[in-house]
Amino acid sequence: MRQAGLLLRGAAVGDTTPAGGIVHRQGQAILVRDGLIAWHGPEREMASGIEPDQEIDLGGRLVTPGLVDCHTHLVYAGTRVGDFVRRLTGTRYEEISSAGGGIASTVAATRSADEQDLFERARARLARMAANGATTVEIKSGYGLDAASEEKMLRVARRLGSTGIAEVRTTFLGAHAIPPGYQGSSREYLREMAEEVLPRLAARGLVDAVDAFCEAIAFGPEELEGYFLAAKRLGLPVKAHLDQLTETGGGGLLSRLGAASADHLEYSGTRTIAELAASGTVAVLLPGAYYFLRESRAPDVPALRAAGVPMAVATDHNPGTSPLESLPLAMNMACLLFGLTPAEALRGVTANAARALGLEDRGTITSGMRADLAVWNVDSPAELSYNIGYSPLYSTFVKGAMRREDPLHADANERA
Ligand code: DI6
Ligand code: FE
Repeated sequence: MRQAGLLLRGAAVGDTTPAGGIVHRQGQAILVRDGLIAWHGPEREMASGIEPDQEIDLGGRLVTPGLVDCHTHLVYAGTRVGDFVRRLTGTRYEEISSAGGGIASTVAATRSADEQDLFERARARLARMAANGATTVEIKSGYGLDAASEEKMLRVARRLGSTGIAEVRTTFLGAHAIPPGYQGSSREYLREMAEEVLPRLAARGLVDAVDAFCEAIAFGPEELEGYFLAAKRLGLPVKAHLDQLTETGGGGLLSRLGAASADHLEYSGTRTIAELAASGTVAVLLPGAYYFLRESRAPDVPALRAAGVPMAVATDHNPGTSPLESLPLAMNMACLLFGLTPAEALRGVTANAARALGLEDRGTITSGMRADLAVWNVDSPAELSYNIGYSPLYSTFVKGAMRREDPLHADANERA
């Protein structure tokens, strides 16, 4: 029987197992058809009837699932270099925020930015993420904080998804900060976001999930309940930035709502971790923000592990606390700063990150899954967590289509 499609041969497959193991097999082939993995296995066991339309010899390179960045704030204007310099001379992130810097300054820049300009800046960031192996990227709103500007951000995010650079999932983050004009009336602000803005944006097909910043400098769990219930009524998955700077006790609410993920968790204690475990909520670890803010309290990874909470790793790319565009660097930081194993780090940017986004069709190299793959100039899966400061990526495949971002870049990364 003739089986058309794209055949990748000479692959070394690097993948993870749910039990925390690593798979590393040489001499593999992967058959891609209609954007899906139709078959994979040892090249010598390939059925004789396979007559692909196209063949690519990967020369023994490592192939992993395409990386999934499940937490980014990729769309914004302006820079926060000034905040960075002030923090280096001792001003804390919270002080900068309450003095009108921080998120508020990015909100002002994003509100006044032209949509095309926002798109082009974000497209360049997305291309650099793809050049570091990302094939699916979640993008949050949250620097608009009014109906028109939140919509502008989400339209840009959707448009980025249509470029084919990577698949984009959008998240409404209306509850990111209390905007100017609403100081002291955060409940009224959240009500408007939940009851007026969110339903309209959801009806326009712009929202895949709903997020909030549950933190002492932003919103408390009691305030967020109505906001999240509005999301649930629309059938949208919920998640939150939780306990990044202080312990908020928001784990109970997220657990009751069956949240898809809880992100950051630096200050989460045993009780919060037990609550997340009970609801099967994914813990998204964001070591870039911890590093960039020079925090000293890391998430309790041994407790998360012991409780069986699935751990994902993401960049949290944003201008204020994590201007990081590389998932492999996030993996390196997750290992060295948070104590993950390289196997956990790889699972964290593949299967567990896909799970955090509710995507069951990707994250492992398995027949029937989307053919989202990353091909690397490295010898072993652990090496993805080892390198610092350059991308060993050879190319990615998004739904079976090969992408080579920038041939110059690819040449620079050829194996010696
Ligand atoms: N937590 C973060 O680390 C970012 N947002 C959030 O809720 C910070 C965003 C910023 O400072 O611009
Ligand atoms: Fe974030």
